[in-house]
Amino acid sequence: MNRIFLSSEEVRVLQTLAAEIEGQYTSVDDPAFLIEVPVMAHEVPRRVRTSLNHFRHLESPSAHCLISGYPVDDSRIGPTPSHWKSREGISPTLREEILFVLFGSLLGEVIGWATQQNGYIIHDVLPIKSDENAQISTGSQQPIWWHNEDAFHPYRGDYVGLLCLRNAERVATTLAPVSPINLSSRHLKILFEPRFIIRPDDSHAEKNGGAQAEADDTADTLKSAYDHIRQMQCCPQKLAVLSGDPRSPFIRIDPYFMDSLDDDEAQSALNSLIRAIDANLSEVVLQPGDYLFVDNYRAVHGRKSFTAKYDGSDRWLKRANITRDLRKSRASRAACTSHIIM
Ligand SMILES: O=C(O)CCC(=O)C(=O)O
Ligand SMILES: [Fe+2]
Repeated sequence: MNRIFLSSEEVRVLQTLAAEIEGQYTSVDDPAFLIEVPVMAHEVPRRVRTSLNHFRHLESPSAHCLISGYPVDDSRIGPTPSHWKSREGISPTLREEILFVLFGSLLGEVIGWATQQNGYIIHDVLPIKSDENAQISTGSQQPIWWHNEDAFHPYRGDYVGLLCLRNAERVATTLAPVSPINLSSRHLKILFEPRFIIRPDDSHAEKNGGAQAEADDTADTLKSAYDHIRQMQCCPQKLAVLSGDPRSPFIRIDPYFMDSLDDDEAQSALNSLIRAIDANLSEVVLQPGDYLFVDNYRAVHGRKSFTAKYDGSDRWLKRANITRDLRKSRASRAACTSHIIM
C-alpha cells in the first residue's frame, strides 16, 4: 500500500497552513481560493508533496495513495449531518476541507458537477434516510458496487479523493487496482474497442439534487446540464472500457450502470474483466483523518453495506474529484476559472 503517516511536525505545519487559509477564506467553494490554492500547496510539507508527486507520475501498482495521521477533533466537527443539503454558515470541517483541496491540488485541479450535491466542490458521503436502499454514496443498506467515479462522463476525474471524518463502525471501502494479467489477448483487444455502454449513475439524477438555481441564467444552464445527462441516459455512445497501454491499461467501468449487451463477444470480455477485478478486490477501513486518493483511471473503488443510525454518529466522509486537465472541459464550464462542470 502506498501510505504515509504524518509526523507530529508535519501535522503542526499543516495545521498552521490551514489556520492561515481559514483566516482568508470561509469556504473551499470560493473561486478566489481555488485560483490561489496551487500556490498555497507549495507550503505543504515536502514529504507529502513528494508522495503525491510520485503517486501521480510513477503510476505504482497499488493505484492509490493514503495520507494518514491528521488529527480530526470529533467534538469540534459536530454530529454527522442528516443530509448534504443541511449546510449552513461556515463548514465545521473547513480546516479538513482546505487540506483536502491543498492535497488534491498537488495532483491536478479539483472539480465539481452542477448536477451533483448542489454544485459543491467537496461532497458529503453520509447516510441519508431516504436513500437507504439506493445505489448511491448516501445509501447504506446496499453495498456500493465497485466502479470508476463518474465513469459515464468524458470529463470524469483522474483521481477521486475520500477524506474520512468519522467511521466508528469500521465500514470498509473496497479497492482494486486494474491489471491485465488474467485476461486473454482476445478479450484484452475487445475491451479496447468502443463496444460498451455506461449510463449516468444515480448521483447525477435530478431527484438527487443538483445546483439550486436561483438566477434565471443559472436556471437555464442547470437545465441544459440536466438535458445533457438525460441525453447520455437515453442515447449513450458506445465506449471502450480499456485505453492506453495494453500492458498497463486505463479503465472506465461501472458494472451496475452498464447495459447487458447483444454483442456476446464483448459481453464475455467484460465478464472476464469483472471477474478479474472481483478476485483482486481488497478492503480498507478508513480512519478519521485519513486522506485517500484513488487513481480513477487505474483502479476501481466501492463500499460495503452498513446499517445507519441517523443519530449524528454515522459514518461521514468527504469526497473530491480531481482532473489533471481542466481545459478539456472548458466548453462545459461557465468561465475559465470555474471548477464546476455543467
Ligand atoms: O463510502 C465510501 O467509502 C466510498 C463511496 C463511493 O464510492 C463514493 O463516495 O464515490
Ligand atoms: Fe465512488
